[in-house]
Amino acid sequence: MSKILRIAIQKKGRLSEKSLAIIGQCGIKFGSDERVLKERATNFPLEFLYVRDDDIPSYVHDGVADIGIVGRNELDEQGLELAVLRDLGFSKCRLSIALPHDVPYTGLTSLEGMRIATSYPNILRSILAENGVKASFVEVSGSVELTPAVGIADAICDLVSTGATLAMNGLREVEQIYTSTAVMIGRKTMDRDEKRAILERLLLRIDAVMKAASYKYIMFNLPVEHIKAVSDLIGGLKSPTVTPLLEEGWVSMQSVVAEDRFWDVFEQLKALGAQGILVTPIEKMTE
Ligand code: PRT
Ligand code: ZN
Repeated sequence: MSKILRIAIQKKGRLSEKSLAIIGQCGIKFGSDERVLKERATNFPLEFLYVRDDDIPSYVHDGVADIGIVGRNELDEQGLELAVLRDLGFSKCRLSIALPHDVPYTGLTSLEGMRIATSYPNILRSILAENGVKASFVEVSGSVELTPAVGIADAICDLVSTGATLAMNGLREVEQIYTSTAVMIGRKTMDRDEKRAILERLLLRIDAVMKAASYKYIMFNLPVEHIKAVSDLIGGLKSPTVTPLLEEGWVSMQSVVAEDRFWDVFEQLKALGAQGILVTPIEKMTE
C-alpha cells in the first residue's frame, strides 16, 4: 500500500475553517458536504482526521495522526514533546489575567493568594512560578468568565481575542501572559519517518501559500529619473521589472512588496511621482 500522511484537524470550532482553507490553497482537493470523521484527499496522499482540538497533540504524539493543526496554547498546556513544524499565524489570541473592575492590580504580585479560574493551569503555573507568585487554581473547562461573578474565583486567566467576552462579564484585562497562534505540529522523530517525503511536499506548498499571503504584487508608472530610487526602495524578488512606456521619460515598474511595508512603500512611491499604482494579491510564491 502506498504511504499516506494523516493530518488531525479540529472538527468544529475556531480552527477548523482556516485549517482546511490553507490545505485547500495548497491545491489539495477533498471535501464531502457533510463533515465526515475521516476522509482522503483525491489528488495528494493525505488523510484527514476530524477531531476535538484537545485530542490533537496526543493523537500526533501517539502516532494516530502524523501531523496536526492546533493552537499553540493547547500544545504548551499539554506539554507533550512535539515539534512545531510551522507557525500558521491564524487564530491569534492571548492568554490574559482578568479581574473584576473593583479589584486593584499593580502587577502579577497582586494575584498573591487569589483563587484564579482557568482552563490553562500549566501555562499559568509556570508564569506565576517565574514571578514568584503563589495562588490557588480553580480548573474549569469552559465559561471561565462567569466564575468571579458566582463567587468561585477572584480572578481569571483565559484566552482573549477581541475582549468582548470579558467586557460583557464585567471583567478587565490586566495582564497578557502568553500569546498563541495556530501551529502545525508533528512528532520529533519524524525526520527518519518514511512519510517525511510527503510531509516535505506539503510543507513546500504551505510555505508558498504563506509567503504569498504576506506579499502584494505592485505595478505603477514612473518617471525614468526615479528608477534607481524606487528600485532601492522596493527591491523585489531579484530586482523590479522595468518596461518602457510609449510616452518618453516614463517606465512601467512591477515588483513584490511585503505586506507589512506596503503603506510605507505606497506613500514613498507617490512622493516619487508614481502614477496608476495597481496592487494585487499573490496566490503562490517562492523565491
Ligand atoms: O470542541 P473543541 O474542543 O474542538 O473546541 P474548543 O471549544 O476547545 O476550542 P475553540 O474552537 O473555541 O478554540 C480553538 C482554538 O482557537 C483555541 O485553542 C485557541 O488557540 C484559538 N482561539 C483564538 C480561541 C480564541 N481565539 C478565543 N477567543 N479560543 C477560544 N477563545 C474564547 C475564549 O476562551 C473566550 O471564552 O473566546 C472567548 C473570548 O473571545 P473574545 O473575542 O470575546 O475576546
Ligand atoms: Zn477543545
